[in-house]
Amino acid sequence: MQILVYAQETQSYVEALQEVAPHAKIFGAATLTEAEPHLEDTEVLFAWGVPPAVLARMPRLRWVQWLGAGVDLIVGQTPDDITLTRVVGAFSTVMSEHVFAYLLALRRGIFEMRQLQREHVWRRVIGPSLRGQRLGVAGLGSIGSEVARLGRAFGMEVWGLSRTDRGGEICDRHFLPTEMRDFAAGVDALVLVLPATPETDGIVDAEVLAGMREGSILVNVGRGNAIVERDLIAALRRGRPAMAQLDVFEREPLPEESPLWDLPNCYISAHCSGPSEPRLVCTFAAENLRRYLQGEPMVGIVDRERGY
Ligand code: OXD
Repeated sequence: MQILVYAQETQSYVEALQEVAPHAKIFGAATLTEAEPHLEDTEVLFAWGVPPAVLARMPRLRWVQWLGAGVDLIVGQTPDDITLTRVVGAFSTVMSEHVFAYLLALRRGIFEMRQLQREHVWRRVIGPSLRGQRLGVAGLGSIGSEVARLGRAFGMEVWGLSRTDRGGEICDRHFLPTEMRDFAAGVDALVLVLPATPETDGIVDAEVLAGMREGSILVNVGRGNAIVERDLIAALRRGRPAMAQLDVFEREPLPEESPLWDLPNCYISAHCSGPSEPRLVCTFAAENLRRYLQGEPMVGIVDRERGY
């Protein structure tokens, strides 16, 4: 059996997979040129950032393990007879820590304190506690559920929104995507952990933003398609939401001319809340390979219709 790992850093993947499949031929490639000689005979592809068109040139391909959580770049390009799996669970801890690092920093005034230090100003900054505030988590998969769990640990009331009521049991109140407006209007911190699908396209638009609470914070660690960026820019200028932390954008890298860079109430990170790197993904990938080899059900099989 031949396996190809296509990623920026392949060594750790190759080692972890070789342990599970000692007899397999496993190749690593960081570019298309490096991958080229292996396309024809590869049965299993572990990939992050591979040009999707390449799949059509892999006649023996049976399974693609995408080395990330969101498969929007590849799902439409993967032939139906090829199993597509995504990473589930590996990013929950780091992404929810990212969310709460910002929620705490923004609520407690950490960025302001840092600025005062730069100016040698001794002034007390006293921000509100998260305890008692209401957290809204849109997307209740493994990452959203962990955000919800941490929210509870901080004493927040937790509202959740998802496509079905799956995951709703971890929330004090559950909403469907059609109820986005009421959901967003009722929370102090709105955290988006949504996949990119036609259903989530522009789900946070001018109307939703206009209804957000005074002082509210919007965080997006899912996909940039969920927010109509033009509407968000106008909304942040008006101060509602009061602040936004954006890790994902309509276009990435965020174009240099985007007004988001310079809005004082917008906090930008470069799509790094849950980095697809071997440290986080290797164990998951190796376990799924073990399952594949033993004919056991794999984890993270993508439902083509849902798109994730
Ligand atoms: C992912 C991502 O989908 O990093 O894993 O965005």
